[in-house]
Amino acid sequence: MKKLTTLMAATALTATAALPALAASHSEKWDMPMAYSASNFHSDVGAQFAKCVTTGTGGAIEITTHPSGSLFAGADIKRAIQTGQVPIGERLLSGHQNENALFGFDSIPFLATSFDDSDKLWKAAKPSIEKLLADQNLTLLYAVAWPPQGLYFKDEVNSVADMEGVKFRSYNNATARLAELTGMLPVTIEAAEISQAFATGVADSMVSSGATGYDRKVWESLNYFYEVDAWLPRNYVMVNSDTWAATDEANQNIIRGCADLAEYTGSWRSKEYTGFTLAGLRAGGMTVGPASDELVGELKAIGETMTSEWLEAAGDEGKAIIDAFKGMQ
Ligand code: PCA
Repeated sequence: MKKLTTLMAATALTATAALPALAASHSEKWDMPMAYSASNFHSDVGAQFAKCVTTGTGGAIEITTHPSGSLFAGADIKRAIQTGQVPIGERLLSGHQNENALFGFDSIPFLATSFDDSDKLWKAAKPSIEKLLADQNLTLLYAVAWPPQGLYFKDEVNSVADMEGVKFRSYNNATARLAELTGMLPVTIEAAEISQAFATGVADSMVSSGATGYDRKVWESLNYFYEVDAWLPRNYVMVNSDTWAATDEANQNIIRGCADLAEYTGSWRSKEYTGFTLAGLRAGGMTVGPASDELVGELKAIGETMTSEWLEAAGDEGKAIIDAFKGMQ
């Protein structure tokens, strides 16, 4: 009798072990649009996340990444996921600041300027952001910060007065506002398009990370990078909530595990990439270094203005995020 029970248990185990193979025969294919170039570390981390899910679910869910805005342009990715045109994708979180100021919590100049502070700020903001996304039929999977944001210019700049009338590439509301407050002329351009924009003189400056300047080889057109460490914006990966609810629990757990791994490796790579890319900009012929004291002072004053504007727009919930962040210092 005992033997029979063991045998039955073993048979049950074998049957369970055969389940992934069964699931694989009903394989789902998830296309994952991403806005940034394949060579960017966010895109590479996304590609590894996709592989992790495909392998981990035994092929039951097969994710294919589409970097460089090749499937949907950056600005259209969130809507495509919300409406179920694609199940999953990656986008710059602060790109949605025009919908709700809260999305811009990570682009407030000089609030969180290091990786450590950026992680604290994310911890403070995450519950609000997850709720905002959930209300839009989106489930947050993971988020990774870009390296600190500095200023790129074609010509040398030592003060805000030197920026007057310069054509500036913006990537969200905060960057466009920064341009306005410094007398520059903002034009919104996706990172995938900036090499072209700088080469043709559509823009002669931007605020971004060393990573993006390096990936887009901006030394072909621009000459100066000032390390002002203004903020560290985040990219995030989201999944359509209906798709998520229809995913069985075992596969949800695997996806969550892969997402945690992606967040960890992505954050590590962002840090590692910072010094490497600044050296790369130098090797490309750019002058890389801190901004003048005068410029830093003027930018900090503009940062104060932008902080109060954000607080006004983001209301009590925005204030609670900043207070929680300050409480972690
Ligand atoms: N690169 C992205 C956003 C922030 C960054 O460092 C970009 O320039 O679009």
